[in-house]
Amino acid sequence: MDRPRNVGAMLIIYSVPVALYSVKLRILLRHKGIAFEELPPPGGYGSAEYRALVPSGNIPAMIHDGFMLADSEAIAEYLNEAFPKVPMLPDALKDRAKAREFSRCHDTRLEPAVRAMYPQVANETRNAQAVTDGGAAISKHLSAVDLLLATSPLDPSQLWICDCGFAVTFAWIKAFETALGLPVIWPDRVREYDARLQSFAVVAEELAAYRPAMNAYLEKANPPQI
Ligand SMILES: N[C@@H](CCC(=O)N[C@@H](CS)C(=O)NCC(=O)O)C(=O)O
Repeated sequence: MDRPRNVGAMLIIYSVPVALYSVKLRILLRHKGIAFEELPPPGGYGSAEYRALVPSGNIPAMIHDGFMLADSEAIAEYLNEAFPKVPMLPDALKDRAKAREFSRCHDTRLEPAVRAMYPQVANETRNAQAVTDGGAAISKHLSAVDLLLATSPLDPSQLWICDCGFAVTFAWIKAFETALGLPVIWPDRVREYDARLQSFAVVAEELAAYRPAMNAYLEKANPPQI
């Protein structure tokens, strides 16, 4: 299935091809079947023109019928309420709170530890100790994810907002294992969770569509050709 697209749609997502948090949002948009148009930030990433529209300068940002919102989690929760047909937060108060706790575990801890590896991608300037330390930090966060999964009340047959970020961040961790030799310990339950996420067609399709952007970013990880 192609990504839902509708030129002239009233929902615009500003993004750049490699942006991880845009993948998180596009999984949600696919799952809900919401038509949208993805555009590069007007004036370019980091430009004054973009900041005039999106004061944080953050990517992704959304404009829905003239309403601007930034930060993927705020956008995801807004879209979940604006397009309620396919709910992606549980009904029960405490389950919903646990889903949000799990989202924050991704956005504020696991993903920042993975992001810290981006400066190590370039082969020429890679620091072996930083890669070792980064692998240990990511493994520590994966063991916290393991504990959260062990007591999670969320129905595993459904795709929730909190799952979308993990799906793409796990793809980056695996890519860094191969490209940088990142040493990561995956708890069994986290591996099973990753496999379960990829069994959702919308997740597998979005990750497949994103793969060329990941590969382009990872080109500099290879030693120079002699
Ligand atoms: N917590 C944010 C993180 C998004 C993020 O860090 N985006 C990066 C690009 S991938 C960005 O916009 N950085 C520039 C900035 O924050 O000024 C979210 O969920 O949207």
